[in-house]
Amino acid sequence: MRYLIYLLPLMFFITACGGGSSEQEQQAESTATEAQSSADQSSDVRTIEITGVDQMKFVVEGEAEGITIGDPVAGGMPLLETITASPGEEIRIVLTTESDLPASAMAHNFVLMTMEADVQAFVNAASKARDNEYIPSDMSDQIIAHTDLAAGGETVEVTFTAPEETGEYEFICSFPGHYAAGMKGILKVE
Ligand SMILES: [Cu+2]
Repeated sequence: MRYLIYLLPLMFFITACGGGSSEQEQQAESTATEAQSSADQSSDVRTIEITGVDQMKFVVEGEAEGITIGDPVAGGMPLLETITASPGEEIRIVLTTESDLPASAMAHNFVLMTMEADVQAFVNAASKARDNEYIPSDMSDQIIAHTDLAAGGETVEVTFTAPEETGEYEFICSFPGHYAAGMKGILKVE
């Protein structure tokens, strides 16, 4: 029985050690979680939410930093006129189409053109590229980034890096007729 007296403190010691190490593990875990969430935050790129409406315009909720807006178009939502970006800035465009029309009649995309692009020629070719979501496959050199088509109720997005070269880059919707109707804006890199 006597050896138990020596064993008890030893068992206590082991248990205490065990508790201590699991606490350390917990600390390590929470540090890892913090590292994870800060990694998520740093990958949080600037996001611009745009709505495509039946009036064939890009509209936004309202005034916001880094964009300029025009007159109200639909439901009080103003036209998106320009997006201002720094060279090399990462930007995510989230485009939602608001429409009750079928996809064949009304859908939108966001296509950012290069500075040298011949936008009118691109739009003409796009109108014949229905099978490729109105993106002419032989003119990809004129595009910096583009979303898929979004029909009514759908949301599409694209993340891109703003060009290093400062200047004005046109963004458009390449669904037939929409560019001519004014579904366009300017990405101003400065
Ligand atoms: Cu459109």
